[in-house]
Amino acid sequence: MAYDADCIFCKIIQNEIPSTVVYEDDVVKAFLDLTQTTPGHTLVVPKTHVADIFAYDADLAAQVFSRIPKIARAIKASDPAIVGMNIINNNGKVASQSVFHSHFHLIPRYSDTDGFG
Ligand code: DGP
Repeated sequence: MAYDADCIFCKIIQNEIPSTVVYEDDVVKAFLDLTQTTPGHTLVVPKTHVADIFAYDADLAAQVFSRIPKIARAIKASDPAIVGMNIINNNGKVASQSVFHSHFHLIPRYSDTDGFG
């Protein structure tokens, strides 16, 4: 498991920085995003330090990607008001990535007037 001592998400994974954990297993940790674009906005993060999608090998991709639907379903099931979800993955500064430990935003959608794009 790669660990980068300068990475804020590595510190969250190791519980060196607190987070509100939504789901965790040996491959990923899912925790609430500080910004809460909509209520329940969650980040799914591989436990091994990998900067962005370009650095995944096929095995890591299969392990991480295969977990996202289950986590998305659990978030949706937690609140009957959730009727949809945006799943966003930014790669590179030009694409608005600000934390360079790969992560997937799961942004619950409550209605077409919930305030997010
Ligand atoms: P991106 O722009 O795609 O790299 O998204 C990074 C997200 O990480 C951003 O929505 C805010 C979130 N974030 C940054 N620092 C922390 C932190 O310390 N804790 C949590 N829970 N989220 C953080």
